[in-house]
Amino acid sequence: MRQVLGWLALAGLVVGLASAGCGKGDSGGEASSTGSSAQGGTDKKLVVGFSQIGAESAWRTANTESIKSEAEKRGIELKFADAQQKQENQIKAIRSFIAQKVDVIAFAPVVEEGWEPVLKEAKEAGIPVFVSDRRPAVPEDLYVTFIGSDFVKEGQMAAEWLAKKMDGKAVIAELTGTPGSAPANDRKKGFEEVLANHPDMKVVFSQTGNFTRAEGKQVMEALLKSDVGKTINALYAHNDDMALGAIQAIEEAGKKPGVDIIIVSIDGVKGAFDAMIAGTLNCTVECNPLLGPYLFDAIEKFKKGETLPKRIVIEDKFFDQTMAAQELPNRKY
Ligand code: GYE
Repeated sequence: MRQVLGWLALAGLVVGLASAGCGKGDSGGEASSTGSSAQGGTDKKLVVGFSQIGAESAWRTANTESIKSEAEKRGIELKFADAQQKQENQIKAIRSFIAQKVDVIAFAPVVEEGWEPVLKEAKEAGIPVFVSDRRPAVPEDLYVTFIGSDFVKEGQMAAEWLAKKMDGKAVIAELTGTPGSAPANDRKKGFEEVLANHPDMKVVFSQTGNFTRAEGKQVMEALLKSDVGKTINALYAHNDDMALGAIQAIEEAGKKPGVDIIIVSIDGVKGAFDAMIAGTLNCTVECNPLLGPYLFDAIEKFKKGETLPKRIVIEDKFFDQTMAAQELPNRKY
């Protein structure tokens, strides 16, 4: 019996070392194996700590669900922390993952700045970091890869669609995302780049709605009561949730969203498709939140010793009212 156990332990150690791959500083061979298979093997389960931003939007809910379900499908142990929009909570979560000696840390940075110290701590502990969804402003050697959409391109696509729809003439209100976040910065930038070629398209109002439906509604309500608000004929919202909130406010103010005010937003969630079919939203630029498969593919490849590109871009396209009904059955989020 003793000998059998000995052989099993040795087999487990070999598997453990093989799956530890590069980048892990601590010694293998510890007895903290979390998963032993039903067949009696001692495969060490990969432990991934994921720091999520919060639950501000339908996009985020779909993103969380994708990460959780994909980890489960692959038999990966996921330690999931919801930061409720606070960077300090994310930093705490990352520090706690380091203390727990997880195999991999993944996170979606709520804002761009302020990550360098904690990512250096992870690096010193020998724990590889994977960036999901939003880009942090840190040197590239502090993470393995960044997986997510090109937000500048999304902003450009929104502006190009609007320019075409409105023949290059529009008085635009902009609802921006979380201040300091990569998608808010980049979606604004991409939109403005295209507007620079259209002198008769002007953003006359820009305010944050923090990517939430409730704030999108509030900001639009206040805007419609103001003098500037009475002049707008287009709305650019950095996500669908804010657009959907704004649509409610526009209706309550006695105007026709999608007609009196042409609306383009970003994400491509189901609610946006419903609104396009109802005629209240005009266009949505897709931003794929189903990052779970991409993230865990990258982590598993890295663990096998493969070199990954620093940037893995998810391709997005846009959908407008003419495409909405046909596309709705294909939507997964
Ligand atoms: O567009 C928005 C969410 O970071 C791409 O965050 C993500 C954005 C998404 O709250 O709905």
